[in-house]
Amino acid sequence: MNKAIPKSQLPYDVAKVRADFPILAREVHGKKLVYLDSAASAQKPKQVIDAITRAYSHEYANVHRGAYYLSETATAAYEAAREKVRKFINAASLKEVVFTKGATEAINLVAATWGRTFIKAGDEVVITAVEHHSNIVPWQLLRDATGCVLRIAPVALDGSIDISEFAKVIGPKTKLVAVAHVSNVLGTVLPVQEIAELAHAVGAKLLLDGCQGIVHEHVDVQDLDCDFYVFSGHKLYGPTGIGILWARLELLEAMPPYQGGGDMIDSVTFAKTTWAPPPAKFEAGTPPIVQAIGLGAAIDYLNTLDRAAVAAHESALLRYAMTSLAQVPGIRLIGTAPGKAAVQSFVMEGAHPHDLATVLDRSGVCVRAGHHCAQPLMEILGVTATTRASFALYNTMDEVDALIAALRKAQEVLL
Ligand code: 7TS
Repeated sequence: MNKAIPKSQLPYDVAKVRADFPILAREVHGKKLVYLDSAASAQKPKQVIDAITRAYSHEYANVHRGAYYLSETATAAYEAAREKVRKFINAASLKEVVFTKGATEAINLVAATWGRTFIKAGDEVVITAVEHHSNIVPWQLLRDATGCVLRIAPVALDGSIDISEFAKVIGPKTKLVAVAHVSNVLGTVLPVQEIAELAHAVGAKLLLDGCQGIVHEHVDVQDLDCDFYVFSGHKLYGPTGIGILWARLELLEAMPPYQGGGDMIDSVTFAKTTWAPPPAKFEAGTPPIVQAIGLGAAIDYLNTLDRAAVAAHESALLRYAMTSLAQVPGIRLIGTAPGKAAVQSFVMEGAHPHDLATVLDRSGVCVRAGHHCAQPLMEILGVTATTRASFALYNTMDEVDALIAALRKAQEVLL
């Protein structure tokens, strides 16, 4: 079973948390900002913003190459961020934590290196119907390059993944299973440990796309028993331009480099180049230094909070939002799987999600509308788009009320 964050009995001081996020104090269109699009990108606490300013103001130089104080300081801060990530996901070694520019790059890295080395024509890669395009398209590129077969595990209409249906697409030819930890459209928490058992039983590797999972779930990569775990910093209250590829060391050691350049080599002659060991092998060129430091600060920030209380707060917000939305005439919830995370898609009869989001914006309410980079899932659900409200540790019940009030107002305008 998935290991959810345990329940906390402690009260959660959301007002205190909100005070850490300067942007939440601003208005849009003369209305209080109600930010319900954290699944696309989360807002940043001042602790992260300050860490970025501090890094550029006091500690900035290129890393891994200067024999002078400032470069050593920047290198230490960059590598300290790696250790923060390692600890946060309980990776066994620092060598297993590769900085990328985001989850998308991390998945492409795995497809282009591990995939092109170990996947052959006729081998099967299993994904699910709920995947983000980032966890579909790299495997299609791999299919085009190798002749492997892409198999799709189905999703039930409530958004849940039935493990017995999943088992039907796994077989002796399966070499890789690549699935979301949590769906960005439906909020479904996938049964990743059962999926790990199915994958490993046939000798396949498991990649978890943790973009949404790391935000809402406790992530221990050893406990999850996956082989690759990827996520983006910007959804975890950190900066854009930084992401993580975690992989078991023996996999990283067996994988060829992704890009060639500075920092990823052991030695270079015109005749032959040898690679640095992981993670440097996968970090060619000047890395996103300050972005990594910012991600470290985001992790430090999360570590100051009671994550069990955060999880309880987010589930309370979701329950309240689901109940309130269901009471608005003409609204249909999309994604109601048990145990889901605080992401809620819906459609309003007679209103296009884009029009709806534009009208909600006039009330200061930011929601996402569209296919959410999951067009195949939209097709299965029989919709072209949905409106999605996603909740974070800084959202309040009052903001759910503001969403509902704005929706009722939108109905008057649009219908
Ligand atoms: N995988 C999942 C599950 C995601 O939710 C996203 C981004 C990605 C991969 C890609 O992450 P990136 O940081 O590399 O772009 N999801 C969304 C979303 O739901 N709305 O905007 C981006």
